[in-house]
Amino acid sequence: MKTMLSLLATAMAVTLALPAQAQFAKPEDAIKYRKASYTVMAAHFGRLGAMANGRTPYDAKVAADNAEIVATLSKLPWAAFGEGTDKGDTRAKPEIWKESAKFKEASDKMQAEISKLNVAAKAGNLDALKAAFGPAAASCKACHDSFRKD
Ligand code: ASC
Repeated sequence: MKTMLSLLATAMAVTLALPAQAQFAKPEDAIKYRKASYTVMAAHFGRLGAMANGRTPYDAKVAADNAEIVATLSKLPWAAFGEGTDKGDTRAKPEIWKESAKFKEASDKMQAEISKLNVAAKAGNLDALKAAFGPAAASCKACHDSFRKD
């Protein structure tokens, strides 16, 4: 796990340093990448939700590990919304590119809430996790409501 996270951190540093267009050979690669990052994020976010909502027993270590993964992944999709990635196998709405400042604001908000969730998960108590989970989930939903076709 440590090795994987450090590899992921390296990949992230590289990813964040490159201009968006340089990262993907084809628009469909970018679409695939951002969908994959959301899919993995949702799996780990869901494990936190299960604990926050009492569907699975609370385990502080599992919560902290999952929150760390979600926090890392929350930084990844945004570079994959470059030019030409509005068409194809995607539910992304045109508003992402037409109202890019609003999209940026929503993505910043989500990252901020996930970052708070990560801090809360590391506090090691269920109440802190519960308090941070709702606003984090709301920030995911807000973006879906405005920028994703369902
Ligand atoms: C999840 C998940 C999302 C968000 C969102 C919150 O678990 O996969 O996309 O929460 O549904 O409303």
